[in-house]
Amino acid sequence: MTQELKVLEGAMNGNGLRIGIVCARFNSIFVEQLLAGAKDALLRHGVAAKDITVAWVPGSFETPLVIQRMAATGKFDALIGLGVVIQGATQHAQMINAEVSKAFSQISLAYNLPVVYGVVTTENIEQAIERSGSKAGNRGAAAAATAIEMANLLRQLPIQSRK
Ligand code: INI
Repeated sequence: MTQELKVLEGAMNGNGLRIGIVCARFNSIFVEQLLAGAKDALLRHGVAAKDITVAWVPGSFETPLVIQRMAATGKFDALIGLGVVIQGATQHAQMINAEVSKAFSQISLAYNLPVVYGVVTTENIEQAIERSGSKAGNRGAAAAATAIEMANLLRQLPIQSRK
């Protein structure tokens, strides 16, 4: 006897979704491309332009605070952080990556909101080019798709006391 399972999956339909994007200006030549990819993906999946809010911060390290403030407004269905961290001679890049990824995860869990990690971490400029709209796709567009899917999945799991 076959039994039907309840399977939940977020639709790729951006209708009515309110999305916040926080962009790091450091390495902005690449981040602009990530933002262009994200905007294009959101609009093509039906998110209205008026429902997309973009904030710019100096570097990836500053993205979590603004993501957190956006989350606290209660006015977004998903948030995306975009940045490009290129490894240098020091440990600076690793430190930024570790802090930012941990912070995104903490904000996401604290606010019950998708916070999508669209920070590209690369060893060199060539890899950054590849991930911001060429050989390896556009990580901004991929982050936008994740935001839409997760926002729609969570709409099927409203927060309520146990019934
Ligand atoms: N910020 C980035 O977004 N990418 C980098 O590659 C980077 N590196 O390598 O230094 C970077 N540094 C700046 C950092 O995010 C902060 O803006 C700065 O430390 C001030 O807090």
